[in-house]
Amino acid sequence: MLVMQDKKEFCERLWYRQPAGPWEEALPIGNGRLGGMVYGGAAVERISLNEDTLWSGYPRDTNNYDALRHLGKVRSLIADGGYEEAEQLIERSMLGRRTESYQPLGDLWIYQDHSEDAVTEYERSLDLNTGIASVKYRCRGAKYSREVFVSVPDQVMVVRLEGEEDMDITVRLSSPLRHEFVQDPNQLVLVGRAPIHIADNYLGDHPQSVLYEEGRGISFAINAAAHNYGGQIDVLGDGRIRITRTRTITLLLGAATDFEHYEQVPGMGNPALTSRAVLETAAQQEYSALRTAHIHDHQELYGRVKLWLGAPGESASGREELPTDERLQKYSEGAEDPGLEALYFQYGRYLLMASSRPGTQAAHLQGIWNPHIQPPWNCGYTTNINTQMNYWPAEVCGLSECHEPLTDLIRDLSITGKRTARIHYGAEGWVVHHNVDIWRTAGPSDGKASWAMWPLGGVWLCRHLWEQYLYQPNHTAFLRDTAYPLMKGAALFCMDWLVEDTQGRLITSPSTSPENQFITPSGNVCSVSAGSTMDISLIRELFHHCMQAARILKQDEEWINSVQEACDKLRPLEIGEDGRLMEWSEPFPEAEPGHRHVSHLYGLYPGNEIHPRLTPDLAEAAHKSLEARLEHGGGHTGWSCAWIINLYARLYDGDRAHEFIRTLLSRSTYPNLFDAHPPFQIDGNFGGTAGIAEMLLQSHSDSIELLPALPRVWQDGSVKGLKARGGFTIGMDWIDGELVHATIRSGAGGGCRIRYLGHILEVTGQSDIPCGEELSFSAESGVEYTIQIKKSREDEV
Ligand code: FUC
Repeated sequence: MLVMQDKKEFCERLWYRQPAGPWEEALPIGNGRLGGMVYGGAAVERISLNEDTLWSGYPRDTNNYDALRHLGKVRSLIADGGYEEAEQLIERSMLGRRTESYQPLGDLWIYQDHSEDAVTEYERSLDLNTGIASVKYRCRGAKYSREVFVSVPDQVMVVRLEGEEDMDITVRLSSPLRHEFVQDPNQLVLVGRAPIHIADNYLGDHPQSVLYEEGRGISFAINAAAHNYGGQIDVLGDGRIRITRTRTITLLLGAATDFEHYEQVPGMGNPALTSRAVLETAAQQEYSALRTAHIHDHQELYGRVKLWLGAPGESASGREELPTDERLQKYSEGAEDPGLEALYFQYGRYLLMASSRPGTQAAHLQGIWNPHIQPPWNCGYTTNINTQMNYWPAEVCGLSECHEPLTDLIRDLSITGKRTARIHYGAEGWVVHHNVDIWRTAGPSDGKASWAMWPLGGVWLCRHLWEQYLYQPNHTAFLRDTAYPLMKGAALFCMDWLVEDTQGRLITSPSTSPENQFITPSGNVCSVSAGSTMDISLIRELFHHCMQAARILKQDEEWINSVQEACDKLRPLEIGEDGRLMEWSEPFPEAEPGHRHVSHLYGLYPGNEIHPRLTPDLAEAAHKSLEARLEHGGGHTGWSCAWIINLYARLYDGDRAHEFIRTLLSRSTYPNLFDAHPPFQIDGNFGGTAGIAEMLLQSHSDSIELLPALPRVWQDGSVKGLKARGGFTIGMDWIDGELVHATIRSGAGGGCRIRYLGHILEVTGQSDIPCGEELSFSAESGVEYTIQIKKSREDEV
């Protein structure tokens, strides 16, 4: 039996022989709220800072009170085939306003009298297992080291410097936003205010792209103080502290904003006081205590999952001798490196922990890390794939707690989205369109109908509520008090939004297939029609989840009957004459056959309405659609490539899934392993991590499937701690591409069905459980069962 390799071979470290050049080489740290990008220069250390509530804007109503006037006309145009005219009318009259932008906080600079030329034995690293970024080097023979982390328990960034010789250090704060320094004898205090509006940068130039207004906008503060130092300190009034002749020093940095709530006009709080109080509490502890508390908190979550994919003979530790950037380069040139793939997997888990913790804002397009005042796509929440992809790994990878900020976001959106549903569509329930910001904007943005006219964002988000319950089925209170009421609200909107087509089927109108366009019968490129496959798949899924939840909770019998009736009338999935799954309700040719979105394949992943074993015809059609997209260049952005990994995993095609892991890492990954859309967009990291998990374990159908899409290159491997729906924790070891044994621990008790395709399984020491191709037994909560492979089906014949 393969035993887990020693810790080093898990390769849970990114490391480099030189400091970061561009931002995309710096190493991310964070506690969900406060983020840092550590550059690691010996003479000049720069840590770019972010705070997750620092956004442009203020609460305002972006709904379009005129939209409803045009809904009837748009629907009748669509019914008559007037797609182009409907699209124009939507763009002219039914859209709202664009969302605001996530803002950079500033930078912490540490200057040391160490000329880069005199630096030897330099190394900087990020240890995923401790959540600590480190820098080590010698300068004129003497050793120096630096550690940086952001603590959840203490809510501060901690920087520790140590040297064999005395150090003279200058610490400085700066911010790209308007700011000033507040005089304070003991610490640096920078206070500022965010702009009230940022023009986004995807619709061309704006002569006034950054707009400040006196007395309006979110205020922020950064406080920094030195602690545990030996020499002398001077706090200079211009945002600098000078510490001379010390061999150790701990710097503490805190930050806060006066953002309280999406509806509350900022300006009530005093962020400098908040931040100072946090800093002073942390300063009562020694460095070692802060560090221990941080590591303890970090490992509690991070340590739940272990993955080893390296093949014997070419151990992962061999590869670890290479710095991560060189390793990535070699990989891009074709080298096999399963250890790097495992590192990428764990990095995705690390990034989710660092950007989304209970009580913080949900992870947006860049998690929490952003240096731009005018960031790409506003650094917002794009709900037509990107926000959801961020949370794909949350449950399966043992990080349920990190899912909580998304639930908070959904809860807020159910309130703002209720107004939007009524104002825009005269509908019950709540609705969310494709772009959301900290102000919980639920209405459509302005711009193109192909992206803006998509009122299904809330419905997709609801999948994440149901999933949380599936993975933790003993959380009935969560289902009753949180998930179900929110899901029901989204379903109420759908019930009102659906219309009948001429065949009596229920469809959506207007409808788009996110961001994709088709060629109309008159030869024009257009995005608006009725009943796109994704719309209907999402609604069908939500209806099913509502019906299941209501039955579990024994609620709403009558309403559920009406949902069932509507569900039965929904347009079914359809296969076109070309054998592909249809994307729209008409067999329109695609305007861009290699489009990055594969929305019509939602039912295959992340949905579960299409399954190669249970619905083989649909799976075959989905497969054809996927191949056709790829033949035309699909999967060309980081996130799109990550989605494809998951889709092939669901098609049981491990080798093809692995091909796209290779593409994701070789083509769409920066030296710090951040995903490149390009530019940096974090969804690909999370989608990639989820994809690797999906290749090893699936639990979306009638059973838990072990190693459903193992690629040939992962001949030997071991994983511990993956989660399956039903509340199970799974461990597996495999050799020569064959599972040798698995463990299953039940967290909630109840029925357990497992299969390992083509093999007969048995539960060790449980003779009352008959062995079989699909092992089915009632699991006891807290008990770990060991599964052995009795024989493969071929052996039996
Ligand atoms: C969607 C995608 C883009 C990008 C943006 C943030 O609009 O189509 O590729 O990821 O979100």
